[in-house]
Amino acid sequence: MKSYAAVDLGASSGRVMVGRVGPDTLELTEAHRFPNRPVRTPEGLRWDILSLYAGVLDGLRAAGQVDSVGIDSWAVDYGLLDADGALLGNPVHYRDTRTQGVAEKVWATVPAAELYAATGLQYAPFNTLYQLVAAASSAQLAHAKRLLLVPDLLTYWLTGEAGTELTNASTTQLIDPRTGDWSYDLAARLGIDLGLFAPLRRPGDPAGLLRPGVLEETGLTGPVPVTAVGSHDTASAVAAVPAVGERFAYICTGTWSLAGLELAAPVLTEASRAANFTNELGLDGTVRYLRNIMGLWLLQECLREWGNPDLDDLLSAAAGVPALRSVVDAGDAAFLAPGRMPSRIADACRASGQPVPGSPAEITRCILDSLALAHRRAVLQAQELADHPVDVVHVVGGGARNALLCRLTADACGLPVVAGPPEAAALGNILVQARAQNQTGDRTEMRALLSRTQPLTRYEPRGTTAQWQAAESRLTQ
Ligand code: ADP
Ligand code: LRH
Repeated sequence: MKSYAAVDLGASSGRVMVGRVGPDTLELTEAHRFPNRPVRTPEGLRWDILSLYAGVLDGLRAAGQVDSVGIDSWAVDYGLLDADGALLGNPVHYRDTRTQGVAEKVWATVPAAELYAATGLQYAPFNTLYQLVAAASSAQLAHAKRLLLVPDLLTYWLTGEAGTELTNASTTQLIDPRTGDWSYDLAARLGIDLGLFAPLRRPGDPAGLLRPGVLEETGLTGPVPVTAVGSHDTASAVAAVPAVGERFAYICTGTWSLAGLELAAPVLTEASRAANFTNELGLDGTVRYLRNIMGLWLLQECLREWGNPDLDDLLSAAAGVPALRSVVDAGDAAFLAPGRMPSRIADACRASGQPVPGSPAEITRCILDSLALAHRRAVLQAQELADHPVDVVHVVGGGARNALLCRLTADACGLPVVAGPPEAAALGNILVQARAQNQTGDRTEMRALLSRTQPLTRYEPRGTTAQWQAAESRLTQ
């Protein structure tokens, strides 16, 4: 048996999980969970990176002695280091408004179709490429000698070694998904200095040893290696989808819903670009072909506005609200920014001539119906665009704990949903560390271990999908 610490930073919370792995064992325990609270400063929305780092150290202390540590987090965001290796300011949050209107400027130099052909990345205003163009004339970027994506920054603080892990690098929109290397030509045309990035490393590569200062603070005894994992949380989550065979779709549900397929090669067609599917990189050269859907962010923001009522009570009340009375487009980037979420949802229903949900239960039902509908759209379109049919939808991440959402997703897709594990990102993180220590084999073997050891819930689809089709046409009208 070996033990691994997975640091998994989501947009809503960070956690340090301990995984115990043996030939037929995969046990997960939570050592420490801490809130991730972005801060609105006079300059804009920022991640509180020091409090996250403190959470990581507290978590490692609580985890106790482990055989290795791995870090994953949300994608696209980064910290800049000066010539002394010191952090220049707090990393900018991807929901910050600095990228508004930037894409149009970029497309004037590199048309959107060319960008897609080169990188396979969906348009999202927060892709690192747009963030770097937005920051082009900032004093901070002028002084920067190094750019580290968030998990790489924390790894650097733990070990003193700088690298750029590939699965997360693939979300920058500066990587060619066919080669797994930088898009040198694209970066040159946009004046982006790729020299800022540290050398690429891949999941399973060594990422240094915990520094003596870290050992002292956490009470661990060295040497403790840090292993590069799928440092994009979604890459780690997809690695832990407990699928058997290849005919599966997945939905990683947390703050976001990331819905799609695991493929052997990217889909770079014009139809795929028009449908805004992304080709991010996964383990072992795989492609995560998926769409970003606003996810439980819609509910998180409403809960915040309502003073955080009990979630179980709210979900029971929402289950009693009639289905599909009103739906919103849960893929719409209009819901990206924080604030006033209940009224923004009500406004969207009013504008599309649907009944306006009023009570928290009605708004919650509207959100869950809308998410299930967006899940359906993504699962159907991904199969068609990639010519890759599926028989089952795996729901992993925090939303796998939401039985109503899983049931609605099964109904909407007309396919069985297998829900779990809810801490997929941490498990994928741990399994890659275990693989680096030769405890597991390939992806199929990792998935087989997951499906043998993790509690999963199956939801069979009920009825026909006619009412979902009708809701879809209401939305497109
Ligand atoms: P992230 O990693 O993006 O921060 P998570 O994967 O931790 O997100 O998922 C968080 C979401 O999971 C919450 O916003 C909540 O909607 C949902 N969730 C967590 N626990 C439960 C639960 N017990 N019942 C229903 N939903 C839950
Ligand atoms: C989910 C996630 C997602 C990205 C978003 C920025 O946590 O990593 O895959 O698109 O955050």
